[in-house]
Amino acid sequence: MAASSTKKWWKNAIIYQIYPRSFCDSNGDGIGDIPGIISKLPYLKDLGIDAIWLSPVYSSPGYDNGYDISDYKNINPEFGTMEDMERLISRSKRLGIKVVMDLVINHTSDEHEWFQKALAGDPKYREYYYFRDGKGGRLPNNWGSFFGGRAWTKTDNGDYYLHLFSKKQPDLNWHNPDVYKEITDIMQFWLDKGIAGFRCDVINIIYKESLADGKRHFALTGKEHYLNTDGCHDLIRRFNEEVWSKYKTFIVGEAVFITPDKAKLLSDEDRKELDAVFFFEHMDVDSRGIKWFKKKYHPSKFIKILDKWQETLDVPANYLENHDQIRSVNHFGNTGKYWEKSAKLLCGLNFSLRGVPFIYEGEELGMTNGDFSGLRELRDIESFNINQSLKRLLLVHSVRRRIILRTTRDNARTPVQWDSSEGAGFTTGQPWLKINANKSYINVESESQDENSILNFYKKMIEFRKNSQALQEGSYRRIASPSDVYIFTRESTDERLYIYCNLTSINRAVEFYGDKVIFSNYGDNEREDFYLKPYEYRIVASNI
Ligand code: TEU
Ligand code: CA
Repeated sequence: MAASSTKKWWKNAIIYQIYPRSFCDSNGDGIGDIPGIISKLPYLKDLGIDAIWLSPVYSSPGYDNGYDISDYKNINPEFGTMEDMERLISRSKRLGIKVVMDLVINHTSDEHEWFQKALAGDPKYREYYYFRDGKGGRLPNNWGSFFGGRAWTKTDNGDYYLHLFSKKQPDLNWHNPDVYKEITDIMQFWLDKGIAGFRCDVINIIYKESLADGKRHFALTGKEHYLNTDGCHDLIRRFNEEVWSKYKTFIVGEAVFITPDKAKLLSDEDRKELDAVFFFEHMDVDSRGIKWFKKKYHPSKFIKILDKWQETLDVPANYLENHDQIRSVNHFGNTGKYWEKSAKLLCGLNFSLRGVPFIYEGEELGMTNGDFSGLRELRDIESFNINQSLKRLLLVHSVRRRIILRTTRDNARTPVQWDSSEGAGFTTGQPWLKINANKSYINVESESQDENSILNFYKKMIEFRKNSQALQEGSYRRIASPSDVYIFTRESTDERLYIYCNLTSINRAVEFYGDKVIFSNYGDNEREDFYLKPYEYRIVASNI
C-alpha cells in the first residue's frame, strides 16, 4: 500500500540505547567494544527492538567517554576499527535492525586536529572555536559550565576558550560557515555508510547568540544567550533540508532545559527540523534545579509531567533512563520488595505512552544503580568536577560522597550483566567500572530461563506493542484517578485500551473501566478487581 511504504520507519519503532563501553567486551581489556555488540545482535533481535542508538564510538581521548570527539571519521581503537563498524551496520541490517549514531557537535575534544591547529595559531582554525581575551584579569564572561565551575579555560597564549562542558570539550563556533561544511560533510559520510539517523547531543545549545554576561543563575549562568536561539533553529532546518531529507533518517535531538512549547518548535513535523526531542522534566522531578540537590520524589508530579508532554508533542521520545541518569527502578520504582514489580510497571508505562519508546541497556533486566563504596570507584568526569565544586562550597567528604554516589552518571554505566560469573559475562578481564554484586541474580542468563522474569516481561510487552494499533498509533487521554495512579486510554479506530499504572508501593482503590484485562504484571490469580496492588500495571481492553 502506498501509504505504508511512504510511512516513516521510525514511527512504530522501539529503540535500544547502547553505551558501548559498558555493553560487551570481546577481547578481555575490560572495555566494551563493537565486536562485542555484534556478538549480541541475536539477543537484541530476540528482544524485539527495531533500532539501536549507539553512544559515541568515534576517535576520542575518552575524558567524557566519547562525548569528546577527536576524529569524527574514525573509530576509537578501544572500540574496534572502521571495518568492525561497517560489519555492525551490515549485520544489523541483515537482522532488520537500524543503527542510529550519536552526534556531538556542540563541541569537539581539545585533542581534535582543529583545536590543536587553533592553539598553534592557525587563523582558519581559531575561527572554529571561541577564543577571547580576558577582561582586565577576569574571564571573558560569567558563564558557568554544565559540569560545574566556569566555562572558560586559559590557553598558553594567555587568552581563553569557551567550553560549556569540561575543559577537554571546547565549543564549536557555529557562526562560522566552515564549521557547517565540516559537520554536514561528516553527517553525509556516516549516512552514506548506511546508518539510519542521529541522536544529536545537546542540540538546542549549539548556536550562541552573543557572548555577553548572563543573568546570574544558580545552575547555569549565561544560558539565555544560547538556549533555543533562532540561529539554532536555522541550522537545524538547513541540516534537515540539505542533508537529512536526502536519506530516510530518524533524528532525535537531546534538548536541555527544554519546555514543551520550545520542544514543539524543534520537532513539529511541518517545521521540518527534528523528528523527536528528548526532554528532561520528568528526570528532574526530584531535583532542586540542579540534579545534585535532591528532593523527595512524588509520583503525582511525575505523572503530571508525563501527561503534559503527552498532550503537547506530536512524537514524544519516551525514556526512563539513559547513560546520564540513575537507573529507573532507583528513580521511580522500588529496589527492595517491589523491585521486580516496579521494573515491570515502568516497562509497561514506557511502552504504553504515545511516541517513540527508548530503552537503555540493562533496563530490560531491571538493573539497579552501581553499588559503589566510595568516590574512588567512580570514573565520570562530571562527578570529579562536581566534587571539586562541592569542595569549594566547603562540604565535608562524607556529605560530598553521599550527594555524588546517589546521583553520579556511573550508576547507569556499570557493565551489562550477562551472567553471574565474576566478569558478569561482560569481560574476562578487569572491568573499567565496578560490576554490581547483584549480577548474581540480575543477569541475562538467569532471566532468560525464568518465564516470569523482567527480561521476559519486556519481550512480551514489546511483542504486545508491536501488535497493537492503539499503543503504536492511537490517541492518548488521561483519566481522572488518585493523583499518584496514572490511568489513561490509548485508542485507535477499533480498539480502546485502558492503561493502569499504580506508581506507589501500596494498594490503591481506583475505578475500573473496560471489559477485560489483557495484560498485567500480576498473575491472573494474584490480581484484585477492586484495587490496584503495589506497582501494578494492567491493560484493559474495551470494545468500541
Ligand atoms: O548530555 C548533556 C547534558 O546536559 C548532561 O551533561 C546533563 O546535564 C547531565 O548529564 C546531567 O547530569 C550530553 C551527553 O548525554 C552527556 O553524556 C555528555 O557528557 C554531554 O552531553 C556533553 O557532550
Ligand atoms: Ca574490549
